[in-house]
Amino acid sequence: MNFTGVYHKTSEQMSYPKNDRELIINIKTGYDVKRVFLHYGDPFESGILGGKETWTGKREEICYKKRLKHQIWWTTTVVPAYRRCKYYFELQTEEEIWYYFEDGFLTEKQMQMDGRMLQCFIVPWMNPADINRTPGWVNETVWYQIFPDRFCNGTPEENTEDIVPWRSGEVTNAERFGGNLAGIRMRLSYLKELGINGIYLNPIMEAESNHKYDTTDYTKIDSHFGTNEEFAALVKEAHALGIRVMVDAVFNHSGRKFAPWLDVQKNGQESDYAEWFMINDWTSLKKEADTRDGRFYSFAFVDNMPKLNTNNEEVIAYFCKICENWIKEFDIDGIRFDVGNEVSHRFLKRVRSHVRAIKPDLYLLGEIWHDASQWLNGEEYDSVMNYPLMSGIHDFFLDPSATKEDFEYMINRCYTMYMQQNNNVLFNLLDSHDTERLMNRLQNLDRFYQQLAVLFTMPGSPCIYYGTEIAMEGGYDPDCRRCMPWSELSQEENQEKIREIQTLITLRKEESAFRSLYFHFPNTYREARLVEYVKLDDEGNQVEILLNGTEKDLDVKQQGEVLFARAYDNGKLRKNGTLIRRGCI
Ligand code: ARE
Repeated sequence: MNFTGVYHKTSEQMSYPKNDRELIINIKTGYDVKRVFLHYGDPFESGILGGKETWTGKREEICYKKRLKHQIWWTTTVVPAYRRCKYYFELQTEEEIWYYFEDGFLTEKQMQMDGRMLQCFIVPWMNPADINRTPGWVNETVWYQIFPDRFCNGTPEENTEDIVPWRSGEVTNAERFGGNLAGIRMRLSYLKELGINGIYLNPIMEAESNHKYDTTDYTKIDSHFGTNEEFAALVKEAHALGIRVMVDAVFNHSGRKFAPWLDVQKNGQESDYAEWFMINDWTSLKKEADTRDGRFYSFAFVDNMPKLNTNNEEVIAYFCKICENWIKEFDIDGIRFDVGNEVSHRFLKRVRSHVRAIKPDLYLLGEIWHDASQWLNGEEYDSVMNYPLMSGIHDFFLDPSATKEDFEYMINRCYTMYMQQNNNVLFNLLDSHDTERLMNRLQNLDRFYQQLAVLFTMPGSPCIYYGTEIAMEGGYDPDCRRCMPWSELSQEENQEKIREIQTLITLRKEESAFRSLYFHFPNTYREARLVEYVKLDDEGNQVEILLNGTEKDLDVKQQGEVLFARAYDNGKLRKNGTLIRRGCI
């Protein structure tokens, strides 16, 4: 047996309670392992107290597995009778059987040795307070991301001189186009019609730049966008339409006009806020240059974004209060934490317990681009922006040498990193204000919809970036932040695209198999780049997704009810074609 391929631990996503009853147990092995059995029982039932241990547990085969690139991920769910569990694994290859315990591997003979003390894996107690719980509504949400300055100007008649006229095409980060909350309110009925039921708003608190990631005042809506009263009204109107609202929180750093930073610059080490930032050299704070010299820490060396000291108790208390006010004043439904991997764990734990006590189903989303398991144990974020999924999907279509197995490994990797509770509310996206737009990547409308088909059928909740409904183009920041071309929306080609997105959104909301956590890759077709996967809901309803990643037309079986199709007719899935159909396996 390939011993180095075998891995299990009794924490994180390898072994955890999914809810008050069910315990999920996962194990990784090499491909040489053909069958896995779990032996499990209660730690005390087997007479461990004051005497010789006799095993009274059950032996059950683990039948579900996901293929990763070099390993197999086996997964099972058990319901421990008394909320606690001890277990070990039996691993079978073609030639041998090994028993896997916390302290290593035993042969059958060693197992039977009289008097051997077995070091089982132990889940001592599934404490309800420690169970990772995520808000149920998120999985039913289809998000729409809005970059406020570029979405809609609702009050063009009030434009001041510094506002540039709305236009299509390229933009710069220095320009301000006057998009505002009035504009978003005006377009709520449009968004409702599109079918989305969640809005993720880029920052709207007072700041100097047009992107507002350099906050000046965390208590005040930026006057370029509107007033606090207007934002409260926007959320209320959105709620009346069944649309939830998530705001962007920039707590890793402030802007250079944030009052405590100004005070530090004025009073130096004597400032009451001296400990609020991460300052190394007090003599050169006013210098205007990037921070590679290390005089203080900032976001990505940007000197107008000094890093807040989220280890400091006063800073923690201050931002707990800020979040509390946002909930009470605006009734927001979610918070996206900017640079979510650089704020302290201590800060996040405190913020979470503070806000969840006020609004128990508030969604806490971290902006983290890499494996984020250390933030997703139930004490900090509910989920993260699923950038690994974005790049994985993109790379498959970009790279003609990638096979459907590569696609399968990539998807399986994304959904074995975290607990099911987190997977269920992952924030799935294909582009954002930080990336080039989806349409720019492969410059092909059929491929664009193939990727959206994956997005809308993955566990978690899909988010489309404003303009995706008309396949808007744009390169990297700032080009991905162009103005929404409202005057072009009525053109027939845009209306067609809008109808296409509406179909996907409706399916996502109506078909529980689209939203479910369960999927597998049945491998019906031999073609190396014909991706096929099946989603299943709790009742066993199925949908099949087929994506032609080749440069030729392919014959596919004609069965099931077609729910969504592009470049498909009568059993022929054309180059870059997509087919989603119901109940056919
Ligand atoms: C501006 C210019 C840039 C210029 C930069 C530096 O637009 O062209 O390079 O200044 O001078 C905000 C604005 C940006 C602005 C930036 C700095 O939106 O327009 O850039 O402030 O003023 C990493 C971080 C992640 C971060 C991304 C951008 O981990 O947190 O980089 N994203 C958030 C927001 C941004 C925002 C900020 C942070 C700052 O979403 O919009 O920028 O508040 C990998 C890594 C990631 C990395 C990612 C992208 O995959 O794993 O860690 O993300 O690449 O680089």
